[in-house]
Amino acid sequence: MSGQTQNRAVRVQRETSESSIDLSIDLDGTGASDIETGVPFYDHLLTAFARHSLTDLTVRASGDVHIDVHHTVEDTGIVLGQAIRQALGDKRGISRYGDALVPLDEALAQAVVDISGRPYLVHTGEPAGFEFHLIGGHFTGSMVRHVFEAITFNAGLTVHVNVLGGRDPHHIAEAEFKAFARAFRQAKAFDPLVTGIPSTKGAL
Ligand SMILES: [Mn+2]
Repeated sequence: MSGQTQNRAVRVQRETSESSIDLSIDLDGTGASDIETGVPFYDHLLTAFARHSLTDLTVRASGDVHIDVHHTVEDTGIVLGQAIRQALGDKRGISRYGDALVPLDEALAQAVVDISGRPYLVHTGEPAGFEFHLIGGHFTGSMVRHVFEAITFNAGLTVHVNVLGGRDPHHIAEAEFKAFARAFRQAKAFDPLVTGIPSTKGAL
């Protein structure tokens, strides 16, 4: 694209006593993904994120899922956020803002992304009890917000996600990730009309 000079592909590895993550991302990909976290429903969500944000994403994550999937899911979100921040570089020439409204059958989710450099998450609208629901046998609904927190805080994004409707927990979670993906796709895209860093401060 016009004005693009940097390569927005990075690899981040993170090892703790609870998990081991090896993640590669290319913000200018085609949406190709190869994801193994040991948590199949999370693989499904990350695959949807890659596909609908046109981000190439490879993840190998292993962790103490015999205790609970929480550590591995959260830590993968942290590393994904770190990788996004690194890959965005100085944010020269990008649109910066994106928004999307995405249905999955009866579920409807809205997401707005600002590649602001300031971590902030506003997450609303999941139906009562969603956080306690097990999806795919291991993934609690509570982890959807927790993953958005991990990505947002580590990538330095302002993200609003609002669930406008939905009944099936799988549909709701997937609609949220797809809406986030579509909004992020717009925000990270190079805009040929943007010169320099899209902020009156001169930095993001
Ligand atoms: Mn946690």
